[in-house]
Amino acid sequence: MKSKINFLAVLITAFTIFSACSDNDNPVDPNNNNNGGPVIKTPTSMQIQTIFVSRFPEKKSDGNLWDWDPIFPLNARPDIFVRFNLDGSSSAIFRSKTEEQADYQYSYYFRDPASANDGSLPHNTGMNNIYKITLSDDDGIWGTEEIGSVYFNPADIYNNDNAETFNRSIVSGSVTIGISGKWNY
Ligand SMILES: [Ca+2]
Ligand SMILES: [Ca+2]
Repeated sequence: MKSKINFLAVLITAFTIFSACSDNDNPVDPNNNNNGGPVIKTPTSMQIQTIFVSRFPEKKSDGNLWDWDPIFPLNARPDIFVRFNLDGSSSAIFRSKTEEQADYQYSYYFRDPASANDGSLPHNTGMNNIYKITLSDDDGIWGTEEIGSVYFNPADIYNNDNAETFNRSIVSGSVTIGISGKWNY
C-alpha cells in the first residue's frame, strides 16, 4: 500500500512540474488554463497596423544600383513598396504605395495602399497561417524587381501571455521587414 501511495505522490509531483512548465503561449491551444493562474487569453486574430522595412541592400546582387540614371544619381535608388499575401496565394491582401528613391540607410513605414483596389491596413489575419511580405523596387512600366521577402505565422509571434500589442522584425537574407499592431481577443 505504501509503495502505491509513494507512486501516486511521484505521479502528482511529476504532473505538477509538467503543468508548470507547459503554461505555454500557444494561441492554437485554447484549453490551456495556466493551472489556476491568470487566464491565458487566446487571440482570435492578429491586427497588422504597420509593415516596416528597416534594412535592404544598396545594390542588386549583381553589384548594379537598383535603377539606371547616369544624369541624376538619386534616381538610381529603388522605389520601394511591400506586398502582403497568404503564402502560396497569388492575390495580394495589401499592396502599399511606393516610397520613391528610397535610401537604404533609412527605415520606411507602410500603412497606405497604392490604390483603392490594393487592400488596406489595419488588417486582421488568421492565427495559424503562413503569410509572406515581399519588398520590391517599382520600375513603373518596366515591372518590378524583387528585393527580398520574409514569412511569418501569427501563432509563432504570439509569445507573450495576454500581450496587447506586437512589434516584430523578421530577418531574411539581405532584408529586414517588420510588422506591428495589436492582438484581438
Ligand atoms: Ca529597378
Ligand atoms: Ca529610382
